[in-house]
Amino acid sequence: MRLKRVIRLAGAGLIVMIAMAKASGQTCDGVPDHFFFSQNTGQSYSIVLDSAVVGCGLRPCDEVGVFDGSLCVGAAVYAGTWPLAVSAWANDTQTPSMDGYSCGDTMIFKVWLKATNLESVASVHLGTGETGDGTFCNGPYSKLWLEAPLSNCDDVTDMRPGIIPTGYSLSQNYPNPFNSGTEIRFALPRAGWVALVIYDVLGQEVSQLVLQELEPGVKSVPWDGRDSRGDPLPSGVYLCRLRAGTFTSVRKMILLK
Ligand SMILES: [Ca+2]
Repeated sequence: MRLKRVIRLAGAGLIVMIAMAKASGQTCDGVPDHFFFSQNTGQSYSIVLDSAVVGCGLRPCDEVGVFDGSLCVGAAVYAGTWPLAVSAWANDTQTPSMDGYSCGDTMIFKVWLKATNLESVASVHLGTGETGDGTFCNGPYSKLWLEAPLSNCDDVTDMRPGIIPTGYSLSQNYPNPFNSGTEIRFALPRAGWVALVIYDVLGQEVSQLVLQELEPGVKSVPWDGRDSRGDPLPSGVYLCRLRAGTFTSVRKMILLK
């Protein structure tokens, strides 16, 4: 991608990112476990990520990798807050191997979800208000956000295996009001595409809990009160909407901090 405006970063170079994530009971030391890269040249391209729209949202210890073709040239661990800085490292021309990006190449981003060990290439979008250069080179940086076609909404549990409900239903979440987490149950009489989406009172979508094909059954999904970016939401009323086939139902949920 070619972007229109380039920003010079004073004293350009490395933005050091040391992450210690404690949210969601997960801890990680900020060193990527999944994406591996070398940083032996000292030349880096700095990228600031505003957010990533990924299923139920990135969670602490999930990772973002930056690639030149198939070569990983940088990565960062999401610590639970945005923005996230990633440095992409240039090839060391003194060594024969291609161990970093080549100036002028286009960046590719991948997102990795630790909980499900799923990885996907992400679409790259410009950050709001500021733009950068979508190609690798020393000096300028990019401000971007990512969108990955991953579902980390893998938490759907079949409550009564073997039992097929006679009709669709969405139960009241429990507990409600809730503080750190709640559970949402729904019944599906037949297999099909299911969307279970959380909205705020203004009707803005805040998180997609389920967006997938499901078998019939009585299902349960947890929600931790976070938005699609993985950020904790403020206290308030939220709406949970189930859509399955032609069935639609909405429940009101109260998040109390
Ligand atoms: Ca080299």
